[in-house]
Amino acid sequence: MSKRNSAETEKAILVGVAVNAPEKAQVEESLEELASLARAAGAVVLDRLFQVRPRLNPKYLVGEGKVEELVRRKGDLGADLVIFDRGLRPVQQRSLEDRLKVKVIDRTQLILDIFAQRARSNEGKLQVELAQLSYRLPRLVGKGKALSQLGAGIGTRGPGETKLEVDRRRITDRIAKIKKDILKIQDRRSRQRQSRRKSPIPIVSLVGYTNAGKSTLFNRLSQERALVSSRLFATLDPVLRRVRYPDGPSFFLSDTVGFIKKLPVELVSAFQATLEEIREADVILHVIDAASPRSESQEESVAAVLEEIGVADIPILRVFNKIDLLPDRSERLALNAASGPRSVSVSARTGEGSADLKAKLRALLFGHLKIFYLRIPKTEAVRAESLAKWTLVLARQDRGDAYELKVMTDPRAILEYMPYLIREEQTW
Ligand SMILES: Nc1nc2c(ncn2[C@@H]2O[C@H](COP(=O)(O)OP(=O)(O)O)[C@@H](O)[C@H]2O)c(=O)[nH]1
Ligand SMILES: [Mg+2]
Repeated sequence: MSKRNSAETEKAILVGVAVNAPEKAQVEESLEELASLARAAGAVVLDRLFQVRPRLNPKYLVGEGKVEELVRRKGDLGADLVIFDRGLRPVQQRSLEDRLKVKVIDRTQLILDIFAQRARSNEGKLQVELAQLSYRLPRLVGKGKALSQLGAGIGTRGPGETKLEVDRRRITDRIAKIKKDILKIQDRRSRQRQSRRKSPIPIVSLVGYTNAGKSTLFNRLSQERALVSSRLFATLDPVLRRVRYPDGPSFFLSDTVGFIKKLPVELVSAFQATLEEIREADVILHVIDAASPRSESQEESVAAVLEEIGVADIPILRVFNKIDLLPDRSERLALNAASGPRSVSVSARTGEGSADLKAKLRALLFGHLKIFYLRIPKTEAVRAESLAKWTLVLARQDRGDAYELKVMTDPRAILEYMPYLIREEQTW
């Protein structure tokens, strides 16, 4: 599902199942989240079905009638993917695929796919692979049988079983190897405390629950609307883009993997490892769905996880989103104006509040930076080179026996260059 190319966009139908009536509201909310997840994986959602049953059907999870409805909807809409909001047993997945003749996956598989797309660190990638293999292992039996049925005929069963054994062994070995590698990485990390010199162009990470509006805000801030061509659209990086202020300074904006309300337990480690890219951020934008009745508890659990992954030293700007849905919007804005530089109310959909957001973000990113003019003799050209690696060089001129540089950086970071200082100014 990683292909973003429009020709290959998968067209999905979502299916939710509740065991009794009072659960219905939860199922709808859960389907809303599933829709966001499906979009994050690059699919478009054509329809959502759900069913309330006193008992789950062991064969299809849903009832026979619902399966027929699904077959019809799939045909009418031209869907090529069906996503179940509940975990499917291997046998259910197989029976459903037999009937529907399209790929059928469950919530866990969908989330794994998103993690696989987003994992960037070594540990993140390994944790995701580990979760994928653990998911696949018990499913090998089903696949093996299905394959030998497809290749029906004398002698197909034996080789099928043998291959299954080999596959199972290979996966088990790989799992053991990955676990060892992860321990090594964690050990190394705990020994060398972070002394990372941050990149001269700061990174801003969007965090928050799935459905809070991170991607909508990501698109708004990176002004996707300015790019009308859908072909251009497709080539934009879906999770990392450069955003510029009109007068020059810029940052990288990163749309990280979202928090998930119904995160299957077996995915917790993979989720946390994927989140660790947040450590690279210079500022965190914590996006909160202000229209959700659960916005406070969600905000708290995000804050707790951020603390856990050790980003206490990174400034956080709280972004209350979806204020267009609030009846007392003006109150919200007034409240926000009083709440200081670390929170802001916006509507990612309408653009309201986005100027305020950009101004507060700018203060956090660049407020402590100054511009320095330095003159470094050519005999010390190496020092000029290394300076360029971790400060933003705005201009550089060759003055014969020396380079003159105009750089923007944190005053503390430039102490060792004081002998070369010509002058400094505060501009942001
Ligand atoms: N009314 C309203 N809806 C929004 C706003 N921002 C996002 N949404 C909607 O909320 C849903 C989830 O948004 P999305 O950006 O995919 O959330 P993400 O999962 O955090 O990336 C989508 O249906 C958006 O159209 C907003 O400011 N106002
Ligand atoms: Mg998103």
